[in-house]
Amino acid sequence: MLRLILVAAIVALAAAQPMDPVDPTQDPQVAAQDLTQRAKDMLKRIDKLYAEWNHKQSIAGWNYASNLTDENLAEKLNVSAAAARVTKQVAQEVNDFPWRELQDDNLKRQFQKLSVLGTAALPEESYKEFETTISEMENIYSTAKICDYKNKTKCDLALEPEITEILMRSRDPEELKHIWVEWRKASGEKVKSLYPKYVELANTAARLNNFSDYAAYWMKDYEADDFPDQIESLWQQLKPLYLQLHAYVRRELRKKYGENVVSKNGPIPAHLLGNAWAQTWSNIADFTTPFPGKKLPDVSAALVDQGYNATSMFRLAENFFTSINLTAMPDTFWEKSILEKQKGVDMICHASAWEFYDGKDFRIKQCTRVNMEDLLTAHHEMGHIEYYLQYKGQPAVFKEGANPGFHEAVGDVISLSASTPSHLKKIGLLKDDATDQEAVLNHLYSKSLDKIAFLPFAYMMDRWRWNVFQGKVTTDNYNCNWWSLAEEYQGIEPPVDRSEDDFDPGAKYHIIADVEYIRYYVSFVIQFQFHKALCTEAKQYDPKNPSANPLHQCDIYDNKDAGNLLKSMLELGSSKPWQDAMEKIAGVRQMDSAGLLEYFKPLTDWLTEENKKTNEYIGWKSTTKQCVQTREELVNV
Ligand code: X95
Ligand code: ZN
Repeated sequence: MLRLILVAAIVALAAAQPMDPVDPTQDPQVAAQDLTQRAKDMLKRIDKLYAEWNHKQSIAGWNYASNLTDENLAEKLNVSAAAARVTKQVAQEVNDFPWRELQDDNLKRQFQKLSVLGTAALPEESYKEFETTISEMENIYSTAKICDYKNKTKCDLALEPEITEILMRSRDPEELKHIWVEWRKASGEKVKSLYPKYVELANTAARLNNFSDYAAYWMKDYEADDFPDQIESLWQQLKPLYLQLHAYVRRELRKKYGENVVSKNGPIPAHLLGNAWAQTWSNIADFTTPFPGKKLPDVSAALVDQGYNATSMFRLAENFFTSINLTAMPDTFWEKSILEKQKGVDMICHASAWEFYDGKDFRIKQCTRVNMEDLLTAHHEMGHIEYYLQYKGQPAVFKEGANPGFHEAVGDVISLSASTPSHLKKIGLLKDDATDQEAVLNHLYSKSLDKIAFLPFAYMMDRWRWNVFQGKVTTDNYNCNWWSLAEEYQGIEPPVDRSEDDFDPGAKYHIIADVEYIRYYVSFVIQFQFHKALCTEAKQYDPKNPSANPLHQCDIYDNKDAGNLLKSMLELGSSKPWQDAMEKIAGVRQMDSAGLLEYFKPLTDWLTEENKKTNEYIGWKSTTKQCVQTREELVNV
């Protein structure tokens, strides 16, 4: 009887795979080796196909992003449709192969990743509609123009550079309000009608991949069932520091703009924070810093005075990477990158780093201006290129970050060293690198306006999109849910009442470009874990004696040991779960807020003390600002 069942099982197995019939007389060991060999041959062929089609998609994507013409869009859509067909074939072949029986973890992980089709799972017409909808939203966003506040006839202001620079520099609340409202009218409101279709198609694709919705599909890359809980628990650890910073900044803004503009215990009006989305507040450091007498590191003026341009800013970033034994940009990088806005060309100015899956061609597209913000962005984008360069020996399917947050952290870790007063002095961009208490607090304060203020923004960006993809928020309250989350997490409010006739999420690039955002929240936590690990390796920091060399003064410039440790993690790509990559660099297997909290400890103490002294209200009372169904309702309100 048993033999009969065994034979039946083997026959069934043979039938299951149209490959050459399994030889039942083979002993299992040989059968296993045979399967492994067949798997390797198959992966070799698929890897070549993957690299070829990813290359084609990168070229077509790059051509469209750098010149938004109809023909470039058509070519991009044709190439991605053809690539989707190939992805479907590959997934079919993979699923017909018994890869789950393989012993080798690396081979199995490659097959597992290849078995997930992604949005290519959509029927051809739907896939084309999905890609077209996103490209149209990107086009609207990237070509949007508004009229100036003072000169109403000047109506050619784009997000980069004009709108960004006004929000960076203006201290006139009425001008800031005008720019804030007009940008949303020209971007978000114009894509409102397209968004529901994008959401519907994204969810359809997710379900075709056996995920409950697109949020779950995005979260697969973090390989942790309790990922949302991990994010929330990190926020509970970080929120107290944010509340102290928020209370202090609100007081300083109230001092500047008066109590009619900034209340004592309500949310902060979003247009006063120096950034179109209130995501980072470092552009208002100058008039809110704890010790205004102390020279604030205003590197932007030094960059202009010293004649920096886009290329020399990127050369400065490259020099840091090569100083720690990472790789210089290949020659093609300097030939093919677009580092400045191209005159008379409609292009996507939102900075990005591109790989072309041929081991040679890597590019950045950035509409660079000569200022500190864009110098940090240059380091951020070059961090992506360094990751591409370090994992270029991996099979195409592993040419990714250990998780998306890792990819966002590389450049920012380097910036933590490069933006220390001592390093800025070393490269001549700062005269005074005093390390007295007041100078340290000014430096930490300026960094906290980028790194702490950003956390609730990054969290609410995908809390909103998770709500949308999970159906918890429907199209008739997209905007009001956005503003209730913005108030709940960021403690900010719109400068004018909003309605469902507006679509403020669509005023932020990643929302309309189908780019997940919780990666930046992850990055802002783990980049401090990486920084602490690299500083320890460089003997610039002693975990047993942390106060000897404070974390915020560490600069790993020129240290090969630190660079080699970073490299040993980067070269893994996504060939191992991110917990292994984290263990490699930091010796732990989870995300941990300790590094970030330690870095800012002196500031946290000072802010808490200062807010007590001025009896500041910590937190915010819910706002009177309205969010209603239609704009005419507001007129009557
Ligand atoms: C990035 O992550 C993104 C591009 C296809 C896929 C196309 C992914 C994401 C992308 C595009 O590199 N002036 N751009 C705008 C600078 C934009 C740089 O989104 C980005 C970057 O705008 O929310 C320095 C500067 C350190 C910015 C995290 C978030 N950047 C953003 C951010 C930074 C950041 C920030 N760290
Ligand atoms: Zn990035």
